[in-house]
Amino acid sequence: MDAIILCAGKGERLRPLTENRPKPLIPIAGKPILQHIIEKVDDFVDNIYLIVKYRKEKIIEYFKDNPKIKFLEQGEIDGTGEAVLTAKDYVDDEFLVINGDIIFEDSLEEFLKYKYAIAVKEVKNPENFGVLVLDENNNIIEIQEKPKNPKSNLINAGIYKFDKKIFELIEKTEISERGEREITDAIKQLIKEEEVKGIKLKGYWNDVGRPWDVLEANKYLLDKIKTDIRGEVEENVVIKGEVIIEEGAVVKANSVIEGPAIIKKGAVVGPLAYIRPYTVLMENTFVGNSSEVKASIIMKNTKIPHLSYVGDSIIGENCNFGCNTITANLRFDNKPVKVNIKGERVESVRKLGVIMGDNVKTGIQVSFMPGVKVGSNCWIGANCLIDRDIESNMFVYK
Ligand code: TTP
Repeated sequence: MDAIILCAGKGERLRPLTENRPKPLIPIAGKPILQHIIEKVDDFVDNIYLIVKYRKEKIIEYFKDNPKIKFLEQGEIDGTGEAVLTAKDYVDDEFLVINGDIIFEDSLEEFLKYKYAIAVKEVKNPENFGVLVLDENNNIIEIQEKPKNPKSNLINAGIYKFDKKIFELIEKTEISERGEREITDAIKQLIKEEEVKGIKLKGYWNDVGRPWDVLEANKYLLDKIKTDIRGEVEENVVIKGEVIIEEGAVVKANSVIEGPAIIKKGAVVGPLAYIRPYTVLMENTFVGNSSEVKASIIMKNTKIPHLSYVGDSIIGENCNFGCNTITANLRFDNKPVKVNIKGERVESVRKLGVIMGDNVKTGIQVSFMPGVKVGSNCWIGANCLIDRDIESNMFVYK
């Protein structure tokens, strides 16, 4: 039994986090989304084929030492069907296919009982997804794509069990107007010819597509961690809840850490820093004197040295925050924070701070309004109030 994991997408809805890395490498609870998926199948599959394209070198670099993992590059044509087809000449007769951007709780062993199976998840808003209709034996009888009037509240959860027949069916599908070959077109044919089981996922499932999905999945995974303190903890540090402090991390005097939280190798916290629940400080980060970080992911090498507040935010790698850099994360009217996603203004969640790419520098006294995005390599000058998205490579001074 093999597994194919689809990792070739561009992850456009997650810009600027996906400017320099493919979506499966975004760290959630201290490791890439893709690492969480691999851990779900590692025990019972022989080979794991990662279908790569966009920023492929980063995936290869990260996983190159795992002997089970093989990298296959998707060709010119886009789409999930085309991604699966990439593995045609390599994979075992029977195999799992998993989207490389989902965080889920259920174990996948039940899938192995069936020749053809698709994970389905019950949701409140099926009209935004591919809807699957099941009969009384849980066989899939119909697929509706983003239907106005969904016939069920079960959606395609991006986990499949197939055999090689799926390749023939994908090859017969048309390339869509968007220039993509979609796996759903082949599945529509498969359900006409074969019994395809719909397996209802019981546990947590998150299709990580937008920035606040990253923070939500981070919360779910952090709720499962257990305290493990291997780094150096100086005097008068208060630690509450479940906290992981890796070897090589230092928490300096008089800091407060409220878990669940993860502080990775090489990170330095304090003195007098305040780390609040659902925070992850990746490798070699620094949160210094009187800085507070809450429910945020701070990627590696980023420094927040003094008197700053970062809440409900995702900050890329190698950023440096000037003294008193502040993120706002809540509207006065308590309404969901609006975010620009691929040109559309979209309601997100009640609390959302800033979404920042890599290599951003802020001067002293910079403030960010809720839900703004800052592209990579920007310099934000002293005293700026950022109330709009900033493209990459900008020098903003007012
Ligand atoms: P999507 O989430 O639909 O696409 P994406 O990852 O490019 O994100 P966005 O819409 O924000 O641009 O993709 C579903 C899964 O399929 C995801 O794991 C990526 C993968 N995929 C490929 O491997 N190759 C492809 O050509 C496409 C479109 C997706």
